[in-house]
Amino acid sequence: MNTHIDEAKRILVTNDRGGYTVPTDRLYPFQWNWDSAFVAMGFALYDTDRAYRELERLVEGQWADGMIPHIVFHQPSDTYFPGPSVWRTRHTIPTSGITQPPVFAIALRKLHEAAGNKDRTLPLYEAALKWHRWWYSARDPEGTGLVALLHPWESGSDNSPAWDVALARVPTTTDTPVVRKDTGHVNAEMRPRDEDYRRFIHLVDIYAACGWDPARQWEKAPFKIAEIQTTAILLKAGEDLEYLARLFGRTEDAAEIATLNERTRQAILAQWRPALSRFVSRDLISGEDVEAATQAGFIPLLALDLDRQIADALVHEMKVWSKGLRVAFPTTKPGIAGWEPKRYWRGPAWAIINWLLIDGLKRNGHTEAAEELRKSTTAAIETEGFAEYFDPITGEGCGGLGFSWTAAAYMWLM
Ligand code: 2M8
Repeated sequence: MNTHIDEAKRILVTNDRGGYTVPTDRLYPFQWNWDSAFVAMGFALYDTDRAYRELERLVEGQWADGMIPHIVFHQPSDTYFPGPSVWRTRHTIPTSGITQPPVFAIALRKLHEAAGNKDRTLPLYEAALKWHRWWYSARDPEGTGLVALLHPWESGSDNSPAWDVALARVPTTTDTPVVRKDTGHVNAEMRPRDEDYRRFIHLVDIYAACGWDPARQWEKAPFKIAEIQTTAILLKAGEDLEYLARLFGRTEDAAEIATLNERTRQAILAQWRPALSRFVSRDLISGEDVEAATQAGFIPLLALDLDRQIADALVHEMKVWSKGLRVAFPTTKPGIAGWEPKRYWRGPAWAIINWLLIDGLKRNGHTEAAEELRKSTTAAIETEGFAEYFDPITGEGCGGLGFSWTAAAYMWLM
């Protein structure tokens, strides 16, 4: 009997707030979008009813235009900033006004395969399709095939070096007092800087002034990145949605989704940069490639059957980054300017990113590299516990503890 699996299940019980799971107590006291999708995949392994509940509760926050927000504030809490009064979204159930990577449909397919409950899958499929359409209309109005993020929080990789150049253009002035709570829960050295927070809130102020209307935001956004990690996740979600559409005899939906998928497939391939051995995002304000060396450049493995040459180059580069580390995979290339092995998304290894990479490596036939990364991830958790993330140099568990998505990832990877 693996006692770590028992511990992982206990964490999900502790973090349950009534059919949804908070990422961890106090630091994140609400329902987060992609966290819940990962958690639902964890539940799908042993409690499909609870897995459906997780996704159903997230969808309670869906907007009329299809967006599923990045936070649903089901009940009040004063341990997190920014709360509903900063977001000013006026949604019936309070929510934030931005979104997060669309892992939802990936989780839904896995859950349906485990449970086969069409009555419960169908309404969630409808919600996922509505959100899928929102991504393409609100975040790719010109039909390029790549979707754009208007806020670093939408990437899930909040303070990644990938945003440094674009975020530097966003003023640090805000109309809203920035009263951080996160640094009261965990060491400030492990968190984004105050300056980042002022810019994050400056963006929230701008979009709130647009009444959260997607077209007005698109026009006013000072931060607009056609992002490779989110687009790759969207393509994988699109594949899984297309699969469900066919399964349920929704042939028109399936054809619509297939067309979007194909456009996105080609758009991602056009972002391959052989000289970097990575895919890159594009800054839509400057028109330039985002060349910062982060994990995002490898995530297309998840959604594409790549040519041997490209897949081999990616895997080779991943090995270069991982050399000598106690825990792979670093979210920033070790040693470059901007690399900080303990500071959140600026270097640490995250179990959920590894999960996506492992699936991508397997898909592209690199089973040995996948197995190595799987072992590195589960060993880190067994040694340090279910931390939010890990210092790749020392292996130390960092950030919040008793973390839901680390628990889900462990169960999935065992
Ligand atoms: C972190 O992001 C939130 C904002 O959404 C924060 O720092 O306040 C990120 O790690 C994000 O990817 C994650 O979904 C969230 C909850 O775990 O925390």
